[in-house]
Formats: sequence, structure tokens, C-alpha cells
Amino acid sequence: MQRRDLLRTLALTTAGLTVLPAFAKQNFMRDIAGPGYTRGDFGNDFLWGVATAAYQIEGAWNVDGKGPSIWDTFSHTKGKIKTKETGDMACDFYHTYKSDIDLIKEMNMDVFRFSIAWSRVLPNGTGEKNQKGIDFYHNVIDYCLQVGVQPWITLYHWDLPQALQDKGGWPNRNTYTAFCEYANMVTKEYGSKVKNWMVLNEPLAYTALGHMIGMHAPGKKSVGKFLRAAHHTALSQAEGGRIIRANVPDANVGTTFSCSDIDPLKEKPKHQRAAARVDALLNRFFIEPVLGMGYPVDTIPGFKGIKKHFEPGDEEKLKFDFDFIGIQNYTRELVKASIFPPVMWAWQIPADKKPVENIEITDMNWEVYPEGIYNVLKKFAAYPGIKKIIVTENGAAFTDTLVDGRVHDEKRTKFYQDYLAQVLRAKKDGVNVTGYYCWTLMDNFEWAEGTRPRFGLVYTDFTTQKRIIKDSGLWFKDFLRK
Ligand code: GCO
Repeated sequence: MQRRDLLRTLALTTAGLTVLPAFAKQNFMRDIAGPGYTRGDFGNDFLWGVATAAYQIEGAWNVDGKGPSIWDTFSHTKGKIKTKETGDMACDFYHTYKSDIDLIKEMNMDVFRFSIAWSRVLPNGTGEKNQKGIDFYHNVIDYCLQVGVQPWITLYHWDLPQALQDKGGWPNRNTYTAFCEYANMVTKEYGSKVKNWMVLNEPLAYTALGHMIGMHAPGKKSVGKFLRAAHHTALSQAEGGRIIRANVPDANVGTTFSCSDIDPLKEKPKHQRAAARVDALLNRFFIEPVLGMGYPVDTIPGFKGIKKHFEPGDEEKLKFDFDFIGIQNYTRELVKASIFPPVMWAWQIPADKKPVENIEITDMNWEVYPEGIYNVLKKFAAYPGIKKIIVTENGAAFTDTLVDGRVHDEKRTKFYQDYLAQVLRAKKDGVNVTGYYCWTLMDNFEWAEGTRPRFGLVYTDFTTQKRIIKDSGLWFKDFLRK
């Protein structure tokens, strides 16, 4: 061990970070077979990164002037979070952002994707700014640039200001107006430093889970509220793109979608029709309006009521020519015709109930199905008007255990290797996929699941807030070394 390494290791260990010198790597990074490809196979301009979300990592929920979000309210409501936790502390990223960004650099990642907590910069959702909140994101951006990591910002990752929810939330068209005010403010504030922007994170997830199923904030269970929230979200999706492009002319403007690979349980018409309805909701509902195709309500007639919420000119307002779309795929769905739930008449079979031989299941009860990301990349690339695709999220939650201060998460490393092989397969087929961002940097607050599911490349000790790069993170460090 060089004197420099000794001092550095001592310093970092003292600081609570455990770093092992290179020679020790072989001892704990158990031989993981090479994936059969190299970083170079993806192209020198292919970007590698990690993705996060404000509510899941920041903590400091009521610090320095931040207003409450619907996720603060939701996690403070008894019975909403399975582990009875809140995101009040999460990973305390608000205070540890520098050392966390150092870990991104340590893993040789190019990109840090994070979201802005709307109520940290506009505590009431509109109107008066919170300068301390604005300054926090300047500090994050500046440190990223200082260490050579690209900041990629998601404008909205589910944490609506509670003040707007109190006025009706996304089902109220005024929230669309408020979103435009927020998007305008932050892109003007940070646009000189940040050139890569995403408008929304997974609109289907937060509109459906939050307004129809009630599993996520704000916990509503109403098809009508879902349809209104969906339409105002879709308007915000496109208008957000226009606002970014107007305020940051040299920006790379995108938005992200949750994308499911969907198979019918059997190749029978009733199951195929059920799978088509699920595909229309999970995959088509937000991308097709952007492309001028309108909502896929011919496939789901029960959602035709969304048209009632149009105002003159909305058809046109829904469209925008994004520079890229973010694909976020984790698993595949196996669907069968069902009398429940109404409107969909389709049942997504939980992974632990799927009639699949040798199925591998993550801690989210999701089937590991690498070919699914190939299939969704091909599916979304086939839409006319899609210029570029980035995998803005992909990863897996497996149970992690500390052994001698390390996390030998072979399953997660193999997950990444197998999914990346499918991304490369799609790229070789001609899909213009130009980046891949792991979900996620570090174990964090997994919404209604609390901190139980660990998705991180970095282990988070939620008691001490120490971080330990898992073997999967060390694998990326080696794989990405230029
Ligand atoms: C999502 C969200 C992330 C989740 C991740 C794992 O895609 O659902 O963007 O916030 O934490 O996907 O569920």
C-alpha cells in the first residue's frame, strides 16, 4: 500500500467511509464472470449515471424554509408507509450531498440524475421563493460540475407542494398553471449551468398510484380524479418541454416514462385483449399524446371521460418534440383477463404467483426479466418522432447484508450485467439508446415501502448515515474505468 493510499484510507476510514486498496479488491469482490462486453462496446459517447429523487434521498423535510409536500403529508399519515417510516431524514442528502457526489465520481459515473423538490424552492407551490432552497440546488450543481459529474435534473418526481394539493392538486387545472410557473423559475435559475433536463418522472405512476389506486400520495381512489390528474399532467409534460427549450436554448430536453414489457398469460383472445388494455395504460397513455396520437382510449373505453377535461387547443398543447425520452423498465407483466378491476378487466399476475419455471424475484416482488428492457426499447423506438432514448432508470432491490464491512451483492451485479447485455442488443439492432442510469445511487426511501427495499449501488446505514459502496458499485467502477 503506497504511503498516499495509507493516509487516504486512514482519512476516509476516520471519516466513516471504508475504502479498500486495489489489491484487496479481489478478496471481497468475488469473481464475477465478465459480462462479455466492455464499456467501449456501448460507444465512447454513451453516458453512464445514477438516478435519484428528492423525496427519496434529501431528508431535511422542513429545514431552511422548505414547505411540506404531499409525500411529507402522506408519510406522516398513519398506515400509508408499510414500515411506518417517513422521509423526514431519508439519506440526509441535504447535508451529505458532497460526499454522496464524491461516491458517484468514485464509481466512474458520468451523470447524476436528481430531482428538485418543488416545495423547497417554492414553499407554497407558487409565488414567494425560498432562497435557501434555491441555494441548495446551486450548491449541488456547482459541486457536480466541480468534480466532473454532469447534473441532470428532473423537474417533477412526485412531491407536489401540499399547498397545491390543498387547492385540489393535479385534478385541478390550476396545478398545471402552477407547474409552468415553477418550471419557468427553475430553468431560468439553473439553465446557465444545467443543460440536461427531464420534465416528469413516470407520469403514469404518480397519477394512477396516487389518484386511482391510492397506494401513493395523495392517496386518492377515483377514476375521475385520475383522468383529470392525467390530463393536467400530460399538458404539463409538453408545456414543461417548451418552457425548458425557451429558457435554455442549448438544453437537451427530455421526459421519462415507466415502461412495462407485457405478455398475455396465454395466447388466447381474451388474455391478449386484457394485455392490450394494460399496455394502453402502462405504456401508451402519456407518450402517445406527446406524439400527436391522443390518449389510447379506443383500447380502454372506460377512460374516454378524459376528453371532458379538454379546453380549446389542448390537443395541440399535448404535443412536444422532445430531444430524448427516458425509458424506465424493471420487470415484465404477465396479464390475464379478469372481472376485476373494472374498466381494465385485466389482472397483472404478481411475480410470486406467475407460472414461470425458475423465476427470479426481487425484494419488490418483481420478476427479473432482462429481455424485457430489450423489448420496451424496441417498442418505444418504433414510435415515429422518437429521436433518442436514455435508460433513465433500471435496477433491482435485493436483501443486502454487511459482511466484514462489505456488501457482496452478486445478484444485483448479475442483474445489471444481464440487463445491460439487452440494452447493448437493442443498440446493435439500431435503437438510438445513448445512456444508462442505474436506479439508484444509494439505498433510499422507496415510497410506500419505506427503506426496506435496497436498490442502491451504495449501502446506506440509515442509523449512522454511513455509506459503503457495494460490490455492484465496485463492479461499475471497474467496468467504467476509462
Ligand atoms: C419509479 C421511481 C423511483 C422508484 C424506483 C424503484 O420509477 O418508480 O422513479 O422513484 O424508487 O423505480 O421502484
